[in-house]
Amino acid sequence: SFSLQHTLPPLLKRTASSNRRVCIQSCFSSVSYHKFVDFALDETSLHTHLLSSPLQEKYSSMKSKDGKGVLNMLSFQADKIRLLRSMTIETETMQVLDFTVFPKAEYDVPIFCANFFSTAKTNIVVLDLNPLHDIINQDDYKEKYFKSLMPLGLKYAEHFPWGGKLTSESITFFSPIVIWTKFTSSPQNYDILYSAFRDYYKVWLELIATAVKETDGYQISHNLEAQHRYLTWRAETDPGQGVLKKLIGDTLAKDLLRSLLFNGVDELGSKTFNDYFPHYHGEEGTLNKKGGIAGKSFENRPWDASGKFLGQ
Ligand code: BLA
Repeated sequence: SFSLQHTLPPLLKRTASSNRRVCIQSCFSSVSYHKFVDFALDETSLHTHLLSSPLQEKYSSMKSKDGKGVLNMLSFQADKIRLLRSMTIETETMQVLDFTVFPKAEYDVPIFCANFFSTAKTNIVVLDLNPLHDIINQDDYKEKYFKSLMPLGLKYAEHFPWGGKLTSESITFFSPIVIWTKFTSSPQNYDILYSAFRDYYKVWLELIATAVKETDGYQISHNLEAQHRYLTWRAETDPGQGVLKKLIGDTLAKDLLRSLLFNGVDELGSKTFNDYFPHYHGEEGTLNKKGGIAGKSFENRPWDASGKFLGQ
């Protein structure tokens, strides 16, 4: 395995740069998320040794059904990282970044989450260190990871207005420093978004770098179940699903969601969506209906400046 590790860095470089080359983005659109991914990979490599994931062979690049769009996927693992994966989508009308890093179950570090959906006019953005455990009721976990980060969250909360009502479960996956926002497309806004992405990612890398490996079996399985619950939530309810299905068809979209983006949902646990979210069913119909806001909440940012939850 020693010699294998030594052959990997060049491979990594080639993957990243060939992905840059297949970019077909029109020269009029104002954002490309490739530099976000490049930054994250470079920055991660300063801290740890990234190994290409076995998933990379199957998921690298894909064209949309109409041949006009391209999806680029990257996946890695590392000492403390079960899976770092990214997907960018570029079509004539939209740019998407879906970048998530899942720590191994021996660490209770938050899950890094960047989901950006952009069109010529508007942007839907979630950038967060998604807490692994309940931060609304579990103060020790909140204190451990988020207390010192509140100034960072406040800095960007000034620039990016709260994105409005969202599916009420989502808030329990978000931290007090979440950037949940919608904004109009402009070079300035993309600059600030890039700056936020870099700040949040650097902070996350510090958290994982300093995290101490858990040895208590009970705590590890607690972390594992929280990871699985998170995967189950996202694989089932991802608001990008509709877009993905349109681009590459139902079968491929489902495979991409379960095998790459939320890899582990079928392996890391046996509980089902209904086990984890027994009250969700009533909302399912309204969630899928355009414009239905039943089951959605939080018109305004539900945390105060100190990170106290203001919702019910
Ligand atoms: C909308 N995306 C949303 C919304 C949220 C998120 C909260 C608002 C609507 C809602 O609450 O359902 C994102 N929700 C998240 C994230 C978590 C969560 C990151 O719970 C994590 C725990 N978005 C993507 C990708 C695409 C995408 C990959 O991440 C496209 C391929 C598109 N998101 C997208 C679109 C909307 C949206 C089109 C608006 C349409 C809608 O509201 O259904």
